[in-house]
Amino acid sequence: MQSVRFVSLFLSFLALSLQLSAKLPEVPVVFYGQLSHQVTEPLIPLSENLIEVVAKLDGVEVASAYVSSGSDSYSLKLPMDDGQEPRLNGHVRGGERVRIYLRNQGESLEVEAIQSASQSGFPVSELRGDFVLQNLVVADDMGGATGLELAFAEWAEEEGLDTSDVQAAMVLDSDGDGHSNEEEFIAQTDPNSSVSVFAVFELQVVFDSTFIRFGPVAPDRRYTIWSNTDLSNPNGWSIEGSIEPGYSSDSFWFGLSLSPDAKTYRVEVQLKP
Ligand SMILES: [Ca+2]
Repeated sequence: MQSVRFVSLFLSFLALSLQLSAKLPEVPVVFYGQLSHQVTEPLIPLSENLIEVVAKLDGVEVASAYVSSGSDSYSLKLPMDDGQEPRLNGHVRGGERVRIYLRNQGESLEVEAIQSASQSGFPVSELRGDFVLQNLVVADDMGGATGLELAFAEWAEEEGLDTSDVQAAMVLDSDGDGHSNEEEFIAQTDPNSSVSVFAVFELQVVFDSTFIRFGPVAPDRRYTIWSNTDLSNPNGWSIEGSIEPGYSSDSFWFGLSLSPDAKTYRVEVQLKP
């Protein structure tokens, strides 16, 4: 009786181990790193499902992963073949070379990473579950965020605006004051308050100078004062001066030369170049 029980225990253990080996998938090899395009610009998508990193083996796609919105990092899992015959479709084996591409879904653009093209692909590690740091550069413009969009997105989040679609949020006038959220970002006014707008407040003549007061002012912004003696001439605007105050204030006085002519002034605010 004792020997029968031993055999049945052994068989059930064997059955269990067979089941386990059939169910356990191979551990993927992971490529990860940072993305740049136009060689030096970080590639940062502003929406999910826009920029994809794609791996191909002999021209056949074996893996793809979207880059998260607001990030220039990627991580791509390569499904690994178990080394047995027949080999699994869409899987790679250690030592094979995969070519890596970046794809912009919106613009149907697909470009191979410079390193991948120059080396005819990257070798897949023989090590199970290996993590391979591989920063990727493409020469093309992959349509990531511009510096302005990134700066806007950060500010808009702090201001509590909906940033799920950054470009739409820039065009929107959330508080209905006639200024888009992008304009409010540049002027550093409150996008949620219709009384918070950039404006020229007053002009004063003191002795032989004219002073103009405008605001608000903010760091990292340049203010350019324009004047025109003939409003019927749209090309009649000329620059009186510009200033980068470098601090925040509700208003700012700027001195102008006294002019014998009647002039109209306007003040332009832009990001500090
Ligand atoms: Ca507004």
